[in-house]
Amino acid sequence: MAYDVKAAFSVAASSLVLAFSIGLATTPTTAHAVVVAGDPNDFVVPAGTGLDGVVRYHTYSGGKAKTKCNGALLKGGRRVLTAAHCLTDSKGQVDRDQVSVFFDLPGQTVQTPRTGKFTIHPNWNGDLQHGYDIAVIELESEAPEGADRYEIYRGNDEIGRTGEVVGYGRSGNGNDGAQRSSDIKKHAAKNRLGALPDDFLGVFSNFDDTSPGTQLGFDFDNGDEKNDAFGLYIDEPDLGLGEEEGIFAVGDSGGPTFLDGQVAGIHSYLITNPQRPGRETSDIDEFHNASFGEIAFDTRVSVLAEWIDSFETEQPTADPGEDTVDVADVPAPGMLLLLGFCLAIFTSIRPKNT
Ligand SMILES: [Ca+2]
Ligand SMILES: [Ca+2]
Ligand SMILES: [Ca+2]
Repeated sequence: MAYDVKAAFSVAASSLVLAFSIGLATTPTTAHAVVVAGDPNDFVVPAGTGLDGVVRYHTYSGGKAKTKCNGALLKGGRRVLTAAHCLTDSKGQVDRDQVSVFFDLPGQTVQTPRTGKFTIHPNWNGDLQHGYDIAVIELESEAPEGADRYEIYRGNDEIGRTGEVVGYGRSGNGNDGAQRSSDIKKHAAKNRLGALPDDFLGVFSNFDDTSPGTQLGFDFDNGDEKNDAFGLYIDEPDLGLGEEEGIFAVGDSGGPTFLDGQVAGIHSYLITNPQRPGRETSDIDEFHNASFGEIAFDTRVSVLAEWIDSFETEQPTADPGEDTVDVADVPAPGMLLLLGFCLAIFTSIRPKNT
């Protein structure tokens, strides 16, 4: 039966609530990562298995710890690709002055000295759907030898392909959504890249100013048609990858999605249309919690390759020589309590006429 989704979900003028750098003053440090269709424990990534270049980092402002985010170490071993919103306010203005990167390697964690050298994409304006949510951090010295380095994905055939979604953020099962935890674990799961932001023009509000082709969308499927977000909203049905399916969550911002072992996406934001009486939605529940039926968008790396390459061909601006410091320099627990998660989420996107 044909169903005119776009007519039913035409442009709405309702405003979004964005939560940047969610402060969790009473919650200990962040947790697992990537919400999955199966048992989260089956998706923990051990050190030494090729994903040691997926890093976590802390941001600081005026010496105070602010948020935690993720990134991917680029081929040169000196720079980390991440999301711009980890380092700016909601208007796109830089409001962090330092970051410190952690490499979890077999048997040890290496924390780099704090650096203030990071660059936000010039087109980033704080509007997630507009796109360009990408930044490059320059380390003070080369990353530890054992950390994996990654090429960026340069093809334009991402849609329809299966990516590997990685991060240190909250984990859980898609029936319940992301759960808080005090463990720091890296998780990885899969999802099929299924949409561009252009596909949501006229479907959800606030895509009006999107930059076509600059993001990669994927939905969190449980195999049930009624929770197939892309099937419902943009008439692109696909029931997902069974137990291998996953989506990123709070705390995964800046982490990578890989295609062929290359960085194809950088985790940017989630959207959903939580259950309300009388509302047609794919979301399995009434919360914006990275559950089944929600949608994720990565910044699309391939279309920004030239900008990323411009850093890799530059000589580092720092004096190499300062070596990395060990895990003893991790901020004390009291300080970690102030660290928030870093993921921009919409609490509600309300299609018109529902
Ligand atoms: Ca999917
Ligand atoms: Ca789907
Ligand atoms: Ca939900």
